[in-house]
Amino acid sequence: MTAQRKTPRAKSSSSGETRRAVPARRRRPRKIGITCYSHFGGSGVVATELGLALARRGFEIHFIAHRLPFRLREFSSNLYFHEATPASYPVFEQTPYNLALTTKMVEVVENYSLDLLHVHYAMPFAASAYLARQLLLPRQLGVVTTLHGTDITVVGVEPAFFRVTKFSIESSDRVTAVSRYLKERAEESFGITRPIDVIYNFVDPAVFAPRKHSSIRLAPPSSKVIMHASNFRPVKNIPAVIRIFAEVRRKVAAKLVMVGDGPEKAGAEQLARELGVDRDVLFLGNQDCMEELLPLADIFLLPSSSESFGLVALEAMSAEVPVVASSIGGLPEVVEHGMTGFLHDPGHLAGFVGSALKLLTNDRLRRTMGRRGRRVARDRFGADEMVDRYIRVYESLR
Ligand code: GMT
Repeated sequence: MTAQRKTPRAKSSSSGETRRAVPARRRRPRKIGITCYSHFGGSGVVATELGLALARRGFEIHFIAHRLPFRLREFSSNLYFHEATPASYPVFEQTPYNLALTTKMVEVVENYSLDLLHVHYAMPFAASAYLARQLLLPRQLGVVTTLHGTDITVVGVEPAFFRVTKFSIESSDRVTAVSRYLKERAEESFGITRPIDVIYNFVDPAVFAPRKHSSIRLAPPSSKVIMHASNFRPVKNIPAVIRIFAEVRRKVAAKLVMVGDGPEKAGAEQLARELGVDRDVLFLGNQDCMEELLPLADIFLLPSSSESFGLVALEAMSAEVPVVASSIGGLPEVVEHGMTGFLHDPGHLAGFVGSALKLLTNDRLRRTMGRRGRRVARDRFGADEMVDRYIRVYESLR
């Protein structure tokens, strides 16, 4: 902890002898503030699922965010939501959300006697938590930062943010990263030497599971279903998804189901029209029932140019759907090439097409890989173990 500690006073024993006082230990952290992005995206999902799991284990959880995280669909009496809303004012060219968030953090820590803040995504949440802690001195407040992805690989290394991102990471009490790849990128790009723990993202196999019966019909029974889900940002390589599908569809009757929304969506719709496949592509937009959609896919496609983990690939595996993804970033730590799916260089579209065709034309291979994926999701990325590991991180701050 970098917060100031009270100096322990010497105590007198019953024999009159003065003993050196043992520094007062802080209580086990039980009250935790969690800050994350609430819109669709993996970091918000991980933060929400972690908060829900902790609440089920008896922790008091306070989400402090711009709005209710989209996966926060379960009620728990020890789970609270605090909205950090910046006031608008004509002088502001940009609303200073970080400051409103910091103020809300301070208020919630004081009103509910929180032990620590756990922020998901360094930018700008770790900086807000640092400032909140300074404002609260001499109260002790732990700060745990989880690095998720482009906070390290893209936006955090921008000259406009580099120094503050590095400082915020270095001044957190504990730092975790969602893959080995991301930990190494943080160390290399920011010259960070402090320990960073890898705690993988996790999935609940009871929620993301194969479904024998579904009322949802995405394609006629004679067509295969290829699925992609993301926030449609440039790193997701959306045009590649459409191009791969157009090639696959020449050989196999198939529908492409695109879930999500973002800046690349309009271009993707246009490209689908240009390639003459638009009638076979369903753009569903944002959906918050991925556990119902993913099991309907025959394969899941993720040709990203940058991906620190790829939570949705893990969710697909858990639902017994083989993944065809890029061989970059943290994806090889999640998807095993030739075992639970196939991995290719994001620029090698022919590789993606070949693997997709291999899976779509061989039911046995597809089922075998799907089942193996579910086993891996359950055994290596189970929620219980990862939640235990986060709790150990919290307890190390005492
Ligand atoms: O980093 C981002 O751009 C957004 C973030 C998100 O909120 O979805 O995604 C990152 O965190 C996810 C959860 O840990 C990971 O599964 C994603 O791989 C990662 N995205 C990237 O690295 C591009």
